[in-house]
Amino acid sequence: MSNTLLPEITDALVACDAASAVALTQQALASGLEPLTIIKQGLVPGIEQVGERFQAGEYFLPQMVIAAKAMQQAMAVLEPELQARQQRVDSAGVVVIGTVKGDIHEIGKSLVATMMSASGFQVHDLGVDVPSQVFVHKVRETNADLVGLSALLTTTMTAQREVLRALEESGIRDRVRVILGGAPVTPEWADSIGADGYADDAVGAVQLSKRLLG
Ligand code: B12
Repeated sequence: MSNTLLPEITDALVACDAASAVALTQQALASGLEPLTIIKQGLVPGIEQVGERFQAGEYFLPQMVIAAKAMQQAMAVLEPELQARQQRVDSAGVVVIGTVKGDIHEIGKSLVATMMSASGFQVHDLGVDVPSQVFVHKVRETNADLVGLSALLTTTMTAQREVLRALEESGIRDRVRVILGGAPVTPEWADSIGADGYADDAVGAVQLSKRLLG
């Protein structure tokens, strides 16, 4: 039974059917599937297929918005379970995370924030479309150890560089590690703008952060 649930979750997202996506996600949890498996093998392939259809001109913006909302509702079912599976001990570090200015893609950034928080980091999620100065202000205010910058558009990747510059100009760049992510971002881009690292998914983001903060 449970082995058909994951493709059914994928199909529900592709069909932009939020009620089914949520119900199937609940069933998958009840059947004993791990929340991360449900995300990686059920939800993410679904939202990726929606993106492919959008790119191919088969889907339009309203479908993407509805599918993204469905994904967020299903994620809301899984988030408490992700949290519950990690025993929070001492804080692994203070993290400020957000999607950069001009970019409103939220799902991947929130997934990273949830995983970091579930892994013991104290996470301050600034949301989406975040100006550079807001990152700088929050790093100062929280004395953060690490900043995570998400960008999903080729046109907003440059805003990641702007945040790095703003941190430098404020004299606090050497106090924090800066990591980047988002579909168009590459390790080469991260290197070229002087970031400390890149990860291509939420689990990688946690591993990278732990490595960077020793
Ligand atoms: C859902 C979606 C939307 C939703 C977002 C809703 C929301 N609340 O988030 C809506 C409909 C609003 C939207 C709008 C737009 N979108 Co859009 N969207 C997508 C879509 C289908 C899925 C993105 C997603 O959520 N993926 C699932 C998550 C889990 O994956 P992820 O975001 O990549 O995150 C993972 C990793 O990248 C990484 N990660 C992410 N952030 C970070 C941060 C750190 C620090 C680290 C370490 C790791 C990390 O870990 C995450 C978890 O594994 C993608 C297609 C795709 N395949 O990516 C297009 C896509 C990103 N969108 C695209 C476009 C063009 C747009 C619009 C310009 C459309 C338009 N014509 O208006 C607007 C832009 C609005 C804006 N100013 O931001 C293009 C971008 C093309 C490009 N290369 O620039 C894509 C690729 C679609 C396409 N194939 O054409 N979009």
